[in-house]
Amino acid sequence: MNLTQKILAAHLLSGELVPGTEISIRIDQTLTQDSTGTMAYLQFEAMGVDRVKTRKSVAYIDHNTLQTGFENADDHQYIQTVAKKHGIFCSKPGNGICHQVQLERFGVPGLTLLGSDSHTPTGGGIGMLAIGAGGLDVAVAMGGGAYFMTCPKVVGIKLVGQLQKGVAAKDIILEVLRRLSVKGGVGKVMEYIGPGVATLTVPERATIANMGAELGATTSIFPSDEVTRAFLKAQKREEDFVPLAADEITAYDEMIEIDLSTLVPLVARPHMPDNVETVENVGPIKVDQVFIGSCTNSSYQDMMRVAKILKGKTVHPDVSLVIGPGSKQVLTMLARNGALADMLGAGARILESACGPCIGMGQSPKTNAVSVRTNNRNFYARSGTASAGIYLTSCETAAITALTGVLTDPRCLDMDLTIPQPEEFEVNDNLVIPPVEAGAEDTVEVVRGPNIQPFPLGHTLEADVAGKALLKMEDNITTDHIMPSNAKLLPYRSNVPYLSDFCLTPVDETFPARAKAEKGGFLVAGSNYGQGSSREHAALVPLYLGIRAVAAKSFARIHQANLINNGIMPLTFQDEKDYDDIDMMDELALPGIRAAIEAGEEKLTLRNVTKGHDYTVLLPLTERQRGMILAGGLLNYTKECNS
Ligand code: MIC
Ligand code: SF4
Repeated sequence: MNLTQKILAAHLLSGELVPGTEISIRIDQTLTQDSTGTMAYLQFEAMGVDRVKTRKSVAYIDHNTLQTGFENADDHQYIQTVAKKHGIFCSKPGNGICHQVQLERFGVPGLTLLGSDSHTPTGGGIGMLAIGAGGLDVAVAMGGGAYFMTCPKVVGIKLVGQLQKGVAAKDIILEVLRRLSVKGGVGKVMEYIGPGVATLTVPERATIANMGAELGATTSIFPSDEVTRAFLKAQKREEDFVPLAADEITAYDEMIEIDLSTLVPLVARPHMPDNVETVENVGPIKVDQVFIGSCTNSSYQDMMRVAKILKGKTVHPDVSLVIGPGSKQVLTMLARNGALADMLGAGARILESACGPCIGMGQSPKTNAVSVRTNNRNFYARSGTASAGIYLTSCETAAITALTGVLTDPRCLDMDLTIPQPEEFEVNDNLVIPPVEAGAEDTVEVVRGPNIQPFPLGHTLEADVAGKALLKMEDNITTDHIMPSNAKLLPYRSNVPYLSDFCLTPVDETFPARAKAEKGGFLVAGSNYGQGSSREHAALVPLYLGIRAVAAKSFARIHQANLINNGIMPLTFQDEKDYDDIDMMDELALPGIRAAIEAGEEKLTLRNVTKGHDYTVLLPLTERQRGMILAGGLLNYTKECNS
C-alpha cells in the first residue's frame, strides 16, 4: 500500500478503498480558524454535543485580527468561550497562523486532521493525512461523527536530485501547478516519494503540501522519516514521531517525476496559481509591494533566509516590503537572534503573526500595483485591490525583489542561504488556552456579541423547482468570487444577511439585487466552480439568497460538499455544449425533482423553459447525500435521522 492508503485503512469506518467511491473515516484531530470557525461553532452548538470527541481539537484565531470595529473582537470572544466550554484548545490572536502552529505544536504523523480551512493539508509535511473541509463537516467530526469523502486516487510524485542554489521548495509546487493546473488534483492525493524527499526539511515539505490545495487535490502527504523525527525533537515532542512510508514505490494510480536539479525560480502570474512562468522569462518588471509571509512561507527557516538577504541592505525606495512571520515561535526566535533587527534595519514593515495581506486583511496594494507575494493564492481582487496584479514566488525571489525594485531571479545572489534546522525551537504555548475539565462545561458562559447572527437553514425540497439563471459564469470561479473576503467583509463572517449584498459581486455587481428581486433561482458556471477556500459562506450566502441549484461543467471538491451540506444541488452538464445554450435570465426548471431524487435517479432533466430545450444534468448522490438534499441540508437531515 502507499502511505495514503495505509492511513485511510487505519481510519476507515465505512466503504472500501476503491477510488471514486464513498468512504468515511475517523478523524483524530480538528482545527478551525476564526473566519470559518464562528459558523462552525454555531453549527456545533446546534448539534447539541457537550464536548468534542476527537483526540485534539484546536480553535485558532488568526484571520480576522485587524480590529477596526467591535465585530472581530466579538467573534474572538465567542470562539474563546465556546472552545473553553466544549473541550477545544484555543490559540489566541498573536500565537500564529493555524497551519504553521498546528505543524509546530500539535500535528502527529499517521493521524487524520480535518480543518475548516483549505490549507489544512500543510500537516502532510509531517506525514499526517490532513484534509480541508467546510465548517459543518468539521463540526460533525468534533462531535465524533465520521467524515464522508470520495476515496481518492493516489498520485506518486517522485522527487529525484537536489535543488540548486536560489531554487526553493516553493518552486517545486509551482512546477507541479504548471504541469497539472488548478484542477489537476481533483479527486487525488499527491504523495511525495523518492530520494529527493530526504533533501527537504519539514517546513519545505509543508510549503509543498500547503499549496497542493491549489491543485484542487484532496490533500498532499510526505513520508515521516528521520527529518520528521529531528523536527519533532526540536519541537520537544519526539514522542509523537512514528516512521511512516509507502510499502512500494509502485503503489500509485499515477506517477510523476520531478528532477529537482533541473528546476529554476518560478512565478505564478495574475490571477491564477497555475499561470506559472520562470522568473527569468517574466523579466525585471517593476514592483510596488512585496509581502513575505502566510501559511505557505513563514517558517523560521524561510524568515532566516529572508533576513540574510536583507541584512545590511535597504528596501528599494519604490517598494513597500511587509513581512509576517508565521507564528509566535518564529517571531520570538527572530527577535532573540537579531534577524528581526536585520529586517527592520532594511526597512521592512513587520506584521503580527497572522494571515494578514494574504486574505486582504490590510496592506492592500495601490491602484494597478504589481505585488510580489509568497502566499499561495493570487485570485482576482483577493488582495483588496481589484486592479492590482499578484505574483506568487519563493521567499528568496521576494526578498531580492524587494531590494532591487524589479522582479529578480535569486540565483544572482552570491551567498549561502542554507539555514540548518535549529537544535531546539523556542517552545512556549502560553497563548493556547485549554478547555475546562470534562464535567465542568456548565461553568463556562458562551458570550455572543451583536455581530453573531443565526445562520440560514435550508428547507425540504419541493416537488418541482423553478427559477431564472441569475448569473452565467466562466471556468475557475473561485470562492473569492462567490463570497469575497477582505478587511471590509471578513468581520461579517458570522452575519450572513450582511454578506449577502456582496455575493458574486467580483463577477457582476448587480447579482445580489437581482437574486433578491427574483427571490432566488439558479447559477450557471463553467468548470472547476468553487475552487479555493473551504469557506462555507460560499454556499450559505447563496442559500440565503434563495439559490436552489448550480449547473456547472464541474465543481471543486470542498465547495461541492458545502453545497450539498446546505441543501443546494450541484448539477453537472452531461453535455458541456448545453452550457452554451443557456443565457442569463433564462427561466430554468427541474420538474419532478423530488420524486426523481427519492427514486435515486442520477440523470435529471434541467428544462430551459425560455428556449424550450431540455438538458441532461448529473447529480450522483450517495444515500446520505440524497437525504441531505431532500431535507434541505446536513443539519436538517441529522435532526430527521435522530427523531
Ligand atoms: C483562504 O486562504 O482562502 C482562507 C481565507 O484561509 C480560506 C478560509 C476562509 O475563507 O475563511 C481557506 O483557505 O479555506
Ligand atoms: Fe491564512 Fe492565507 Fe493561509 Fe488562508 S492561505 S490560512 S488566509 S495565510
